[in-house]
Amino acid sequence: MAKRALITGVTGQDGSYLAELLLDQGYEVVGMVRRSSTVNFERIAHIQDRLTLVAGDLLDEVSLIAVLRDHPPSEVYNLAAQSFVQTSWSQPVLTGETTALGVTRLLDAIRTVDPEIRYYQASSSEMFGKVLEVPQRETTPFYPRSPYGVAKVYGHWITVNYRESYGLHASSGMLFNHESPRRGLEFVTRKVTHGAARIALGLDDELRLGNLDAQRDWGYAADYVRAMWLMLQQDTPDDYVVATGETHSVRELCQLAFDAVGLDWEKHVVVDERFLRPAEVDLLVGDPTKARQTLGWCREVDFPGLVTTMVEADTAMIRGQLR
Ligand code: NAP
Ligand code: G4F
Repeated sequence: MAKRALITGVTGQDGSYLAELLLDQGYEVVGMVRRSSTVNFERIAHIQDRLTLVAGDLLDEVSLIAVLRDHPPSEVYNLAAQSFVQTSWSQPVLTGETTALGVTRLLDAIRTVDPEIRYYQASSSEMFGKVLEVPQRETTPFYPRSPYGVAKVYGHWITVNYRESYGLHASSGMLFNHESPRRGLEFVTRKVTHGAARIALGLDDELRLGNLDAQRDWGYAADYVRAMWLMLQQDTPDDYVVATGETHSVRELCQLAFDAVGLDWEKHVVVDERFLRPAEVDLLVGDPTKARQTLGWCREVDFPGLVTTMVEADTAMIRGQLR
């Protein structure tokens, strides 16, 4: 019998890569999607006929219980969230309802329907925020700097609490930034690779950004979803940092992306204070030793390779739209 996995957030960047991985492993994949007046299945269009898509919302526990009862999974990957940090200041309550309390709703639905289900929680390096240790590891204390980071800290601890209170096989992946050609256009990597491609094709002349000094530990999303799956294959649930161990600034990101199209980034990038944040996370760099030693996980794509791939994908996509 094929194992069945439920993915919340299947229409997102990570959901699409995880669905591909699980299908390749022979799983039956159930993807939870929320009701919308327009269909937004672009990231899963190529695998849609191999997925079972079901309606549900992290804001509505009744829908979560129904999904678990109607399509009983052995593994649940909770990737759904309001995931854009900047928006968490303008919509802090929605962010808390989805990204924090949504985790409790799903864990409690699992406890009610079948406590044997294995659970993955998409925690985040944003929990380290104003970092208290460099590099950040599983034992580094949290100091979140945004309503999103605060909500993720709640999601992390309620996962640990349900594991300790009810014996659930619930694991939390503290994933550092991971990117791909499927990344949303609002996140800085994709904004830069898409912007560089548009400028190179003569469609724009400038790219407006916020803090160029921010440093992130950027990896490739398809590498990171492997770590999620590996966590749920362990006998014992646990928490893991997933990162490359390298950090780069937004400035370096710009240089690499514009180099890839043969342009000087300093002639096109303009700092615009609209993109500065009320409180910033200045530096993130993770220590993936535990994930490497326990899960046997390592990344396959490096930062220059990632940026070049994203610029090439954006260039090809925009050329296709122009035809
Ligand atoms: P993403 O592309 O923004 O996808 C978020 C997904 O959540 C979308 O499928 C979205 O559905 C869904 N969603 C939002 N609100 C929902 C609700 N109320 N009920 C059900 N679904 C809802 O995010 P991602 O980059 O793939 O990240 C996946 C997860 O990992 C998120 O929890 C994120 O916070 C976390 N994370 C990401 C990173 C990273 O660098 N990418 C790092 C650490 C942690 P719609 O398509 O309908 O909007
Ligand atoms: O790409 P970002 O918006 O990602 P951020 O805030 O690090 O969050 C992402 O990674 C987290 C993991 O650490 C996830 F949990 C979260 O869901 C999300 O996927 O911004 C990265 C950095 C920030 O310091 C930001 O201030 O880039 C800086 N930045 C500079 N100019 C910009 C811009 N960010 C965006 N989005 N847009 C700009 O114009």
